[in-house]
Amino acid sequence: MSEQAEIGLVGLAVMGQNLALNIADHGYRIAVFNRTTATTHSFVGSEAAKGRPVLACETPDELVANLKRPRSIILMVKAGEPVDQQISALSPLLQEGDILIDGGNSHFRDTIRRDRELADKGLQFIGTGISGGEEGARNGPSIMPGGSEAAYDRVGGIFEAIAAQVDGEPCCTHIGADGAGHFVKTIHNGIEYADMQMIAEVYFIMKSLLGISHAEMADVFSAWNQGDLDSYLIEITADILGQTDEETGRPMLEVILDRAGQKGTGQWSTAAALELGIAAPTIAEAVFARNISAIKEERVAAAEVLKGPAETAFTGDKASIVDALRDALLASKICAYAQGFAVMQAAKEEFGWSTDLGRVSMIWRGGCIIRARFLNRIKEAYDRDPDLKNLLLDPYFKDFVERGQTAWRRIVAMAAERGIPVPALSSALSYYDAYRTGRVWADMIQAQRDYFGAHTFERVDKPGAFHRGWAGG
Ligand code: NBP
Repeated sequence: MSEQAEIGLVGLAVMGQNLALNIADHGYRIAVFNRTTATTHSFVGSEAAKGRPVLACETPDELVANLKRPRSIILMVKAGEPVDQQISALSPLLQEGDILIDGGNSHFRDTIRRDRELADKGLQFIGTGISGGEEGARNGPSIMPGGSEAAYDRVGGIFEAIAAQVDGEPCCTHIGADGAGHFVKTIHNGIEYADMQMIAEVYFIMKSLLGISHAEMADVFSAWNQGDLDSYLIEITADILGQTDEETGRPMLEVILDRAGQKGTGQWSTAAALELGIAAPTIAEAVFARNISAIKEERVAAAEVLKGPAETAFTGDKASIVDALRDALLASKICAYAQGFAVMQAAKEEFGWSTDLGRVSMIWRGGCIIRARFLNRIKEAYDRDPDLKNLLLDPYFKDFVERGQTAWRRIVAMAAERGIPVPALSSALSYYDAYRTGRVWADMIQAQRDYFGAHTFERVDKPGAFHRGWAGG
C-alpha cells in the first residue's frame, strides 16, 4: 500500500478539486474519491494535480483504507440528500474517533441532525462553511468550522494552513458546536446579499438620476475603495463599471439583463432571522429585491400601467449627491451588518454556541465575498464590549451613522420623491429609526389584536395581561 494520506476528500466538482489542490499545496497528502470515477482519474491525471500528493480512490472502501487514523474526510458534494448518502456510505467503514467534515453549503439544522446521528455512532462531525467560491477554495478561503472543539483541534491545523491569511492570521476559527459553522456561513451570505443590493441601488441612482457615465462611476467606486468602504465588492463594482462589451462597444452593464437569481442561502438567512424573531429587514429586502428583479416581463408590463411621479431632470450639484450616496451606503451597510450580527447573537443564545462574534468578523477579512476593511471595526467593537447588543451602539458606528444620517435621509427621500426603488437603503434607514425610537407604534397593534382576538395587552402603568371589551364596552 502507498503512503497513507492525512486527509480524504469526496466530491470532485469545482469546489472539491480546488480545495484538494490547496490542501496538497500545503504539503498534506490527500486521498480523493468522486461518485463518477472518470472524474477522479481525470482530476488526478490533470496538469493541475501532477506532482502533487493527491491519491485517486475508486471506492469509499479504498478511500478509507488509504487514510491515516484517526481518519478525516471532507465531503464537498452537492448539499442536501447527497451529503446524507455519502455519510451513510462512509460511516460504516469508519471507526470511533474518525471525523467526517461537510464543507458544502448545508442547512445548519441538517448539520445539527447529522452531528447527533454521527455522535451516536462514536464519530465526530464538523459542518463547516467555506466561502470564496472556486478562487477561494484554490488560494485560500474563509473557513467557518462548527462541531466539537476536540474535532477542531485535530483538523484545525490543516484548515488554518489552507485558509486565506490576513495580517499573518488565518481566516479560520472554531465557530461553535454542531451547526454553528453552517449558520455563520448562512448569515455571511445574507450580509453578502445586502451588501451587493445596497451597492446596486447606489449605482442605479447615479445612473438613472444623475446620468453619470459608466467610466465616471468606475472612478467614483475606485475612489471609495480607498476609504471606509474599502472592500472586495466595491473593488469589483469599479472594475465591472469600467468594462466594455467587445461585441457592441457598449458598457458591459448595458448589455446585461436586469434579472438576478439566487441559490438559497440568502433565503435561509432571512428565514433564520424570522425563526429567531430578530429584525433583519435589509437582508430580507435584498432577497426580495432579487425576487422582484426576477419577474422581468411582469415589471415591463406593469411599467406601462403604473405611473410614478412626473420625471424631472436632475439639476442640482451632482458631486454633493455622490458624496451623500457614499455616506448613505456606509450607514446602510452598518445597519445590514448590525442585523446579521444580531441574528448570530440570538442564535448563539438559542443554540448554546460559543461563537466569538469579534473573531467571526476577523475571519471574513479575507477569502470571502464580503471581505472589507470595515470588518476590523467590528472586531474593535466586540473588543470594547463582548456583550454588545447591537453594532449601532458601538461608539464608532454610532458616530458614523449620526454624522452620515443627513446625507442618508436626503438620498432615501430623494429616491422616494422621484420613484426610484431603493429597498435596501430605505429599509436600513427604517431599521435605524425603529431601533432608536423608544416608544413605537405597537400600542396600536396590541389594541387591535385584543379587539379582534381577545389576545390581551400589557399596560404601561401596571404589570399583567388585560382585556377590554372594545366593541360596545
Ligand atoms: P456541486 O454542488 O455542483 O456538486 C457536485 C458534486 O457532488 C460532484 O462531485 C458530484 O459527483 C457530487 N454528488 C452529487 Br451531485 N450527488 C452525489 C451523491 N449522491 N453522492 C456522492 N456525490 C454526489 O459541487 P460544487 O459546486 O463543487 O459545490 C460543492 C459544495 O460546496 C456544495 O455544497 C456547494 O453549495 C458548496 N459551495 C460551492 C461554491 C461554488 O462557488 N461552487 C461556493 C461555496 C460553497 P458526480 O461527479 O458523480 O456527479
